[in-house]
Amino acid sequence: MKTALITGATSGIGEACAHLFAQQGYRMILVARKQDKLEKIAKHFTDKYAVEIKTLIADVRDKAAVADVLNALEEDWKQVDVLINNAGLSLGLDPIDQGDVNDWDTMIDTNVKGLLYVTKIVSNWMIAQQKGHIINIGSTAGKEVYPGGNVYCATKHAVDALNKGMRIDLLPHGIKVTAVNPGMVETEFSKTRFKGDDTRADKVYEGLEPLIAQDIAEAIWFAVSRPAHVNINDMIITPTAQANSYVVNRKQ
Ligand code: NDP
Ligand code: 8X3
Repeated sequence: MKTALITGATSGIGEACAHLFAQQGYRMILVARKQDKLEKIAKHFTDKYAVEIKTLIADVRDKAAVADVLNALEEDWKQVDVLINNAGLSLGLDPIDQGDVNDWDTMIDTNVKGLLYVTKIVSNWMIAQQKGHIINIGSTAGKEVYPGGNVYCATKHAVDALNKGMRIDLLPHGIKVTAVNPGMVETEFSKTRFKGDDTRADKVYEGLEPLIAQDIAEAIWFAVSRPAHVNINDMIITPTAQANSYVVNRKQ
């Protein structure tokens, strides 16, 4: 029985990954802050696919909380085959002089430091077993910068660098490291970015067919399901109507 640990499993890409990995018979450790939602999702997949699921309620920004919930797992559950570092968000789209410093803190603390806190612990478990696969969810925003993207783009560029660094450092231990960099995926992402302004959030996807979370989960599964000698280093996945972070073909 294989085990996957997915952060940010209450919505969007993380939830779609939980669905797909449950279908594939993985037992899972799901991490997020919203307890009710996480437990509902876990119960649904347990009932539907008869897989075991542990729910860990934690804010990945909280180093001590992350250590507490992960270290409290039974030893058997620490045999993690796949870690999906997915929890993340963007807040705002203002030029640098007008950005909200609290939003900057939240993005940096979640997208970069949270990812590191989880990886530090789980990579040690993987080293102990001399195998494992870490999937880092980056973004096209980690490849190019767009107007107002400043700090969010910086966090995803950091994920890009960390992905490369992890691959080098974990190489002697046989641990695979893959970056999956999505373009526009219709999830709660834009609602969060625009703080509940749904009209503005909907406009992001106007005039084009965006990706759905399942598209990204399937790409992740492709990487995870390769033979032992194959590592997919880096994937960039966009809607057909998107060339990169800032060139999009919208129908009028
Ligand atoms: P959603 O907003 O739908 O999901 C975000 C998930 O992250 C939620 O489950 C949320 O759970 C969790 N999360 C956020 N902050 C924290 C935290 N501090 N601690 C624990 N969990 C947290 O967005 P997406 O599914 O779109 O985003 C997932 C990842 O994909 C992010 O890293 C995002 O940057 C990246 N991405 C998204 C793209 C898009 O267009 N949608 C494109 C490129 C990359 P909860 O609130 O319960 O904690
Ligand atoms: C999310 C995609 O284009 O909003 O990372 O930055 S974008």
